[in-house]
Amino acid sequence: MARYLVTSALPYANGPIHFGHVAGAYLPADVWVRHRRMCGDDVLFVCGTDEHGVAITLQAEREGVGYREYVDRWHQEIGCTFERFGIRFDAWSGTARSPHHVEFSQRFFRVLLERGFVFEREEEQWFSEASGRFLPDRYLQGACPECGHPEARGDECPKCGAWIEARKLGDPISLVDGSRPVLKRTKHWYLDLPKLLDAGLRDWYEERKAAGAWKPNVVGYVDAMLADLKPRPITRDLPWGVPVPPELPGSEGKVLYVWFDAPIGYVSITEEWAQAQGAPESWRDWWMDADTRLVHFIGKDNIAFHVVVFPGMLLGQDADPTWQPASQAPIEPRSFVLPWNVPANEFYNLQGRKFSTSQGWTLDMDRFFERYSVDAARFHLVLTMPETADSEFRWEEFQTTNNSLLADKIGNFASRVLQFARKRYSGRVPGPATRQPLLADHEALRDARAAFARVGDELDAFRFRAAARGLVQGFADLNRFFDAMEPWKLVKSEADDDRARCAEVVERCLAHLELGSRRLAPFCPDAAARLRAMLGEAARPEDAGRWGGEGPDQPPTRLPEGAELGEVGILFRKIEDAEVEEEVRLLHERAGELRA
Ligand code: B3M
Ligand code: ZN
Repeated sequence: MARYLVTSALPYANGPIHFGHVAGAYLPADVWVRHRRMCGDDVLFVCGTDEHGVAITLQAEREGVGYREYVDRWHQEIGCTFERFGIRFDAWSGTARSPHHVEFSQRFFRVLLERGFVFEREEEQWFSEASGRFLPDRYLQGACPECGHPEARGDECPKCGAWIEARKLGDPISLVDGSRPVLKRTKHWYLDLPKLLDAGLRDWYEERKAAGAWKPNVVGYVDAMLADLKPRPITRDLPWGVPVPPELPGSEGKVLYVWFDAPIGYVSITEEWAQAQGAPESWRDWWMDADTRLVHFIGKDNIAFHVVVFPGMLLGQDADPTWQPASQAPIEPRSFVLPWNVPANEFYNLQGRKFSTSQGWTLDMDRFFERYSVDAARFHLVLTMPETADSEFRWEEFQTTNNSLLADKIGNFASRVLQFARKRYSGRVPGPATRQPLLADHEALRDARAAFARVGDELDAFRFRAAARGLVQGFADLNRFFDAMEPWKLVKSEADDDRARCAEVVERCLAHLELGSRRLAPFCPDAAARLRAMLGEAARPEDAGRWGGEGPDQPPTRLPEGAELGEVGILFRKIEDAEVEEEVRLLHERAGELRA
């Protein structure tokens, strides 16, 4: 048994979560957590909304809404979306709502400053005399110093993608008041990443790399980044965020950069959860126990922060006495764990284009979940997850997954076996007609168990698509067994042996169906629960959350003879061609209307 602290990237409280986000950072984490729990591991799954930063202040100001009210609304809305997808965090909060987030963030900052990992620097920054404030990157628009594009933002150019130093922007205007800003000197604090690199960050990264932890997309990105690592500014001039520790001269009006405080949210949200459990100090067991395996699920645009910046911040706290619980004063100060893995995904698109809520190129959640099942959505997203390259949702492929895989392979096996048992054995598990089993373990059953075992192995290695394929393969093998045995012929045979054999075939099918329901559970928790209800007494409730060790050489144990099966229902409804055509038409129509 191991202990896993699993996080999903904190979504900005600045807009809806769409299928692309879900496929990238939330669903894989949820599936993985469910699997680890079934394997008996101790898991804490943490998430919350990222509620600071310029994107949020800008948008709230545009809408004329207070910052707090603005992030509250999105926090609520995003939480509902996760619920719809069956994504269940143990701890769910936000960086502007977790009670000790400010304290924790400032503590991280102070320790880094004291140890020389944060330094201050005076620099010139754009200042609006009209509003009497400094303007952070995104509040500025001007000409791109690289390509000359006149509508570049202060941080990047939408045309050529250049990463821009705001000071170099040509002819800038302030997006808040339309004025022409002037350059003025001010102080900011920088995180000394090169220094953290030498203080242990590089050793840790290389060690995990040698252990084969990092996915190729992570290694490619981080190797390049480490080759040219620079200090990064971690403070901003904004009226909303975690204030720079107020005892520092020049801190007025300045907050910590959102990417500094956001990952600390993982820690402060864990602490909030620990409080709610009535064991306030227990957050340390998750963050400071050397045996904890910390896993961050993220999208590729967050790699730098989770594999370099945040680990650096954690490492910089090493055994600092201010992190000790006051109540247990003179114990050995502990250190934070560093990530055990960061399974970053690429991007997930929609029918050949990027998801875009503002352009209507998205899936309407209300409409989707009124018509299609969460299980089908989850399974399809896992099967097409952007694991090693960008991938996309296509309505036609969703239909194929639902109809040909879920309904025809999984649903079909369940229904034919359960219907057969209902009709021929009055809905009970048939018993062995003779003392000796007549049926040697069949190769199709061995294949099915091997495929099911692969599901777990692939999940262990964060290969979600292969895991989902293993599940389907297992059910395909079970269908093959049923077909090869032809129980519908055996049951009508005059020979006693044939009928005894039929009973065994059905019992083996039911036992393997029960195994299949457990393999299905991390992907399609609702369908798995319904399947277990259909199995009735053939699926013991105490086994529902147990992965079990059935493999090619370990057949499931014999089911109790006479156990009563439940009502047979439909696991997966088929999706008609006309439905898919209508969805694609609607998508284009909505996007077209918004463009017009
Ligand atoms: N909010 C960016 C994003 O949603 C950011 C992640 C924070 S994780 C600490 O992509
Ligand atoms: Zn440009």
